[in-house]
Amino acid sequence: MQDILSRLGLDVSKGPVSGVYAGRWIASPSGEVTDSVNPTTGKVLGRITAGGRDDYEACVTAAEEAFLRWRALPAPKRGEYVRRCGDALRAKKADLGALVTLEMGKIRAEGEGEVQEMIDIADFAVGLSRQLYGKTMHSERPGHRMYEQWHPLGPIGIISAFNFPVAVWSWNAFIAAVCGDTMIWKPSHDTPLCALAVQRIVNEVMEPDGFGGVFNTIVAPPDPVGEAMLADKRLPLISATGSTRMGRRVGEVVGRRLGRALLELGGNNALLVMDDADLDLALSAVLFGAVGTAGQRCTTTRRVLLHHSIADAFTERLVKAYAQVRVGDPLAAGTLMGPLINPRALAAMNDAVAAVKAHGGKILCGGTTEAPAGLEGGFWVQPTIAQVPSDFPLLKEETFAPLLYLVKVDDLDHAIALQNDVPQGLSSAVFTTRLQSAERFLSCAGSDCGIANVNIGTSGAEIGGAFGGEKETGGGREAGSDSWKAYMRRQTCTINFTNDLPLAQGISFG
Ligand code: UN1
Repeated sequence: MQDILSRLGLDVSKGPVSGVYAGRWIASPSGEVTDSVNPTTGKVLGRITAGGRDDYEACVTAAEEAFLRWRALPAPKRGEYVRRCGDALRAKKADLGALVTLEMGKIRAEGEGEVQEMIDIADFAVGLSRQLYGKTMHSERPGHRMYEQWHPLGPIGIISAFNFPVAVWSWNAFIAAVCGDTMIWKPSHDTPLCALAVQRIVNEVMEPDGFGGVFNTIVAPPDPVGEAMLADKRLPLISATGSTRMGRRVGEVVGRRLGRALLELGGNNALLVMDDADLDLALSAVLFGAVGTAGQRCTTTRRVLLHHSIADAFTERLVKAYAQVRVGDPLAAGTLMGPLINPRALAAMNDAVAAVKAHGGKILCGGTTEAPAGLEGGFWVQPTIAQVPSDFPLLKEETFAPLLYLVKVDDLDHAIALQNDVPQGLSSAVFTTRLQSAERFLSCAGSDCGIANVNIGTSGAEIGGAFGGEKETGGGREAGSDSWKAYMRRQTCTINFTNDLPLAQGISFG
C-alpha cells in the first residue's frame, strides 16, 4: 500500500500531506488535519492538512492569474497539454486505479476502469480542441456578416463526489481546459488522496511550462470553503456532482448570484424487463448495474420492473446469481463487491432495509451486515434484493447502496409510467427484442431520463455521450457530445462591411 502511495508521490508516512495546490503546493494550509480512511479496513490510509479560507483565496488568485495566459494559448495548443495529461495517466493507470480501490472501495477492475475513463475523456478533449465550432448565420441586412464564437468562461469550480473520485473531475477538467478555463477542484472529503494524486500527475505536465495554476485543488469541508466557492462571483460556473440535497444548495446559492450551476445529482434508475427480453442479457445487466460499485453509482440500477409473465422465473435466477457474488477485499482477484464508503452509508442502508421490512416489503436475499473474515473494521453490507408492490413508498427514494427493488408490472405502459413516477431522472433501460417496445420506450412518451438504453444496463455510460439527467438529477450535462458549451460563453458577432447603417427589422429611424 505504501508503495502505491509513494509511486504516486504521496508520502504519508512522515505526517500529514498538504491538501492544497494553488499553482504550487501550500506547505502548511490553515485547515484541520483530516484522515483518509480505507473503507475496507476502517484504518487510516493517510492524513491530510485541509485548506482554510485563506488557502481558498490563494487558489482563486492562482486560477485567475493562470487564466489570463491560458486563454491566450490557441485551443489546439491547450489540447496538446491535455493529450500529455492523458499520457501521464496512462503511465500511472495501475497505481491510480489501485488508489481508487484503496480509498473508495470499488473493485480493482472498476478502479482501473475509472482511470481509463479519464484517459478516454482526455482523448475526446484533444479532438475537441480543434472543433469548438460556432455557427455562421445569414444576416437579413445587405453587406453584413453574422456569426457566433465561443470564448472561455474564466476560473471555474468543480465539486465532486466520493463514488467517482477521479473520473468525474476529468470530465469537467479536461473539457474545461481545452475550452480555456482554469479551475479549482474541491474533491469529496472521503477521497482526498485520489485528488492529490491526480493533481501530482497533471503537475508533471503543467508545471514545467508555468501552467500549474490551470488545475488547482483544495481539500476542505463544505463550510467555509465549499460555501465560499458557491457564493464567489469570480467563479462563473460551479459544476457539482453529489446528492440532490447538496445540489439544491448549490443551485440556490449560485442562482442567487446569477452564476451558472452544472448539476449532476441523484438517480433512481429503473431497468425494465419485458416478456420478450433476452433474459440472460437482462440478468447480467442487473447484476453489474445493481451490485457493481456496491450500488454507489448515480447510474446504479435501483428498480427492476418485471413483466408479470417472466417475473417469478427471473427473480429466482437473480437471487441465485446474487448468492454467487463474492463480497470482500476489493483489491483481491475474484471479488465483485467491496465495502460502502463510510459508517453513514452503512447506517443509511440499514435504515432502508428496516423501512422495507416495516412497510411489508420482502427481503429475498442480503439485508445483513456481516463483514468478510479479517475485515471487521470496514463498512460492509450484503447485496440485497427486496420484492415490493408497485405502490411501495420507498421506491421513490435513492439509497446509495446495493439495495435493489423488484416490482411486477402488467405491461410496457405500466412499466414506463412507474419508471417515470420518481423525482429523479438520470438513467433508464428496457430489455426487449421487440422493435415497437424499444422505440416506444425511447419516444417522447417513453423514458423521461437523460439516459435511455435498450438491451444495455443503466450504468457504465461511455464518455462520448452527454451525461446527466432531468428533474431532481439537476439537468446538467457533462462529458461528451456538445457538453463543452457549458464551459464557454457564446458571443454573437455582426460585422457591417458597407457604408450604410441599415437597422434590423427594417426600422427607419430619423
Ligand atoms: C457517477 O456515478 O457519478 O455511467 C458517474 C456510469 C459511469 C459514470 C457514473 N460512466 O456509470
